[in-house]
Amino acid sequence: MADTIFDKIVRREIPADIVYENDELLAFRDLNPQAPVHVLFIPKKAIPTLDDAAPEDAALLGRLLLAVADYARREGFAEQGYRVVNNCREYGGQTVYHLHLHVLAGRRMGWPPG
Ligand code: DGP
Repeated sequence: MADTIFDKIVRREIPADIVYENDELLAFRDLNPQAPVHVLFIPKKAIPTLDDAAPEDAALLGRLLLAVADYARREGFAEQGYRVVNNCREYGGQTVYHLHLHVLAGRRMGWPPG
């Protein structure tokens, strides 16, 4: 499986502004923020895209989503609201092929997305 920049962040080979970590998940600030809060939540397990997720990843992905919701509450933007995005492959706009959730907050989001 191809190594990505996010695997290097997990292994601390390149720096990142890490905001949350446990044994199976990592969250860090996006290098190119699109909102006042823009954090990426990833499983440490290298699943390239959502389309590559398998049935045995179901609990991991559930915990990933719940970690996002927990982070939003702790950081104080849950009540106002926020957006969680997964870009899948080319037409989804994915550029890093290690499954991740964008968590965007701190401004009102538009719809539809570009
Ligand atoms: P996507 O386009 O959905 O694959 O999102 C990839 C995001 O990753 C993009 O918003 C920019 C961010 N990104 C790319 N390289 C790095 C990096 O080296 N460090 C951090 N913190 N974010 C990165």
